[in-house]
Amino acid sequence: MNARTLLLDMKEDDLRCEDAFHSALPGAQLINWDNPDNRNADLSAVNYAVVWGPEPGLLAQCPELKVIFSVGAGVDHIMRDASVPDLPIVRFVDAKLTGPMVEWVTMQVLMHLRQQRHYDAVQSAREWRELPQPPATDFRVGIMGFGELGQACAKVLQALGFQLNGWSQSPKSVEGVQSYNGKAELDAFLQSTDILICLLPFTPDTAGILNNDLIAELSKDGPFGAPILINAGRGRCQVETDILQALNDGGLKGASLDVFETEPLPASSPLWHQDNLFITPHAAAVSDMAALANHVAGQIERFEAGKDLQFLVDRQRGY
Ligand code: NDP
Ligand code: OXD
Repeated sequence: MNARTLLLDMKEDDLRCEDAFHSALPGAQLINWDNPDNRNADLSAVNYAVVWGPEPGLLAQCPELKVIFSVGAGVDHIMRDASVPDLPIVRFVDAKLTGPMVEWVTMQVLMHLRQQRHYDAVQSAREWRELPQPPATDFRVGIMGFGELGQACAKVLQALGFQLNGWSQSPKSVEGVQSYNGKAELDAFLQSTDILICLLPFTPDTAGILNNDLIAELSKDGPFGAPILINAGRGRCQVETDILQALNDGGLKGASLDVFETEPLPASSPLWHQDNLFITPHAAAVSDMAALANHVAGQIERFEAGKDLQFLVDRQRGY
């Protein structure tokens, strides 16, 4: 077995993430960059790095580095460092990440469908006040970013009876889902969407895509007469001032946001006060350390056996 030295830079407060890597890769040497005591460590032997948002220039200081692993499904936090060496970057794709995202998305869709904010309010006021309830089958859900996570969410929402549309770069063939792709089909996709779910990566093409113009294209013919926006992709895909305005002027009936332009969302943000908005703190699908360590170990074994790595990032596309 080759000597393995892993650099971990996961922005984890809990330094016990090392335990997960020791179990998955017994004998590997770990340099945990989140531990300030390691900041002068010798990086010359590092051959694998597992990183969230590495400090600019850190990976370029590892001359023996062979593969970069993202702690998450997204890689924008790695790509923002222009000095990242031109090496394979592997995303985190795992049932333990997909499952929680499906739960979060389904929960948000159902909270809007079943008008939960109304029932919270009437419960607080001790009022017995029922609303007319349209069925799931009357709603068209559009998933922007129809990849690993988007397609998994579609399966569950379809089983609940929603009509499904997916938007991606390349066409997809998923039973029962209307596929739209590329900029040319974006308007048609939006015009056929009552509940929009964004699971897009952040790239130069998706920056600020959830803005006034996009919201104005969404269908207003759905049962609620105004669309709903749900974003768990990346905060920098959204223009928060536009979303706030739409939540107030009826351009949107409601929204759910797990990700924000600035994280943590500043206490001064007016979004906190918005009744028709559900906020969660980038917690839709958090990487499970044991699952991540097993995924990294599995990919290292493939790599060292001369097999192709899986879940590779395309640097040109940026995701
Ligand atoms: P994938 O790479 O599997 O899917 C991304 C999808 O977005 C693909 O369908 C891709 O199209 C599409 N896409 C990308 N750019 C464009 C574009 N310019 N126009 C149209 N479609 C585009 O990623 P995952 O599903 O695994 O993850 C998606 C994102 O979810 C991550 O990048 C991350 O930002 C976010 N995330 C958030 C979490 C949270 O807790 N909030 C947790 C995990 C992930 P195509 O299929 O044609 O390539
Ligand atoms: C991810 C995330 O990209 O947690 O996995 O945001």
